[in-house]
Amino acid sequence: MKATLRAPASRAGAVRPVASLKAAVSRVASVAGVSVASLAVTLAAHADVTVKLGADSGALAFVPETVTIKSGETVNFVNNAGFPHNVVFDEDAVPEGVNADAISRGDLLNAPGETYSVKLSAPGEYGYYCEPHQGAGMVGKIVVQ
Ligand SMILES: [Cu+2]
Repeated sequence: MKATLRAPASRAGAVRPVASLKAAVSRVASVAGVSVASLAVTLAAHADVTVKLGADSGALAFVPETVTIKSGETVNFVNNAGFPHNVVFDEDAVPEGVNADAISRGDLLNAPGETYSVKLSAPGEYGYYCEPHQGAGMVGKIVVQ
């Protein structure tokens, strides 16, 4: 008798902590859900690649010269040094079916920090160059996986 009376009593006592623990867990879960979502957004944004137009040393180069991205990601070309520059994709060095003109930026980037962004989807290798500095070896390559 004592035991049967005790059991419900201790169960009743245990219900409250369990209930509040459940509430706490679901609160934590929803908070965690939010941070996981924003982390995913942050990671997606960081998956994009930046290529400097002109090395920090002033050398006429794309830095890095070769980058690899996944299909659908974006390459951001940022004016860094030795400008003006531009970004011209070689029609003979892009995947079949890709319109090199459509992804090129023929107009010169003149201002510091000026950016040209291009999103690439067709897998393969994309060769490009800077028109004013092609002769100086300012060429680059993007590999889309
Ligand atoms: Cu250039």
